[in-house]
Amino acid sequence: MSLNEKIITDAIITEFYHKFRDCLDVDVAIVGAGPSGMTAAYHLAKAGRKVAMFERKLSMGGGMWGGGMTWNTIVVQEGSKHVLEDLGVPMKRYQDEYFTCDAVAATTTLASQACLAGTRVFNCVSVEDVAIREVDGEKRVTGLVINSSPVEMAGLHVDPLVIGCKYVIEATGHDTEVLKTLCRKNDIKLNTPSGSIQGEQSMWADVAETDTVENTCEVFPGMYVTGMAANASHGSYRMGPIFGGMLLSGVKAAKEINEKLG
Ligand code: 48F
Repeated sequence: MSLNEKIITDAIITEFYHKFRDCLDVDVAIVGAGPSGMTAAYHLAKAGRKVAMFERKLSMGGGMWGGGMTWNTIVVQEGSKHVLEDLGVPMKRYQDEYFTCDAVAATTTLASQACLAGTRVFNCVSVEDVAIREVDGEKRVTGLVINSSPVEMAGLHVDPLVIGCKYVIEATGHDTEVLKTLCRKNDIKLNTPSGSIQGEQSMWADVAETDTVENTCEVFPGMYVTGMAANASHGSYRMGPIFGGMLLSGVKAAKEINEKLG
């Protein structure tokens, strides 16, 4: 068989077109393919939900690849190790209730399992805004405004496209980028203690880890916050390279959204 570049191009255009078109309306649209976003994606897709995940960078994984300061081992606690272990990531007890695992194995496994469970991933796509509507007398997030990351990086004035969803998961990490945009552009009150984004505090792993799960919530109708975005929006602490809270946050968001979707 001699290879024909036009058939290769046609295959890509056709397949991507169908994937993208099928994602014009999804159950859950996830912004950010870090550990909390990937975990939520895996559990929602496994439950049969239609999930699209948008990641600015070329690769999924967010802040999980590099362990601590590029020493690519991560730590998880006893109570959360099942999330990775159930996917086949080997865990090693370090001491008491601490476990270690290879950061690359954890990241690639989570990414792979999220995809294989049915999540449609759009990498190299940046979410620049949300779509908002009044539903039953209250404002609600009803979609994502997306653009190509290279367009964003080049600062080109190119208009975005929009996809619709029943729920957004804001999993953009420390910057809570999409939630910030939502607050900047709309006169709204969030489901946080102050009603607005409270900002992240310094390192306090013990409190931060519990808070990450506690703060995972529907922060605005139609929008959940997970992972570091949950803590940053609620004014809690950072935790560094311990990932149990991130994983459990993704599991919690998936469970709650799944229940709400009925
Ligand atoms: O930061 P990130 O890994 O989020 P996370 O799930 O996990 C935090 C930990 O990695 C670590 C930590 C603790 O253990 O503190 O930092 O909360 O991943 C966030 C992902 O979102 C992407 C970004 O490239 C990263 O991969 N992202 C951020 N803003 C956008 C975005 C955006 N506007 N559009 C698309 N992707």
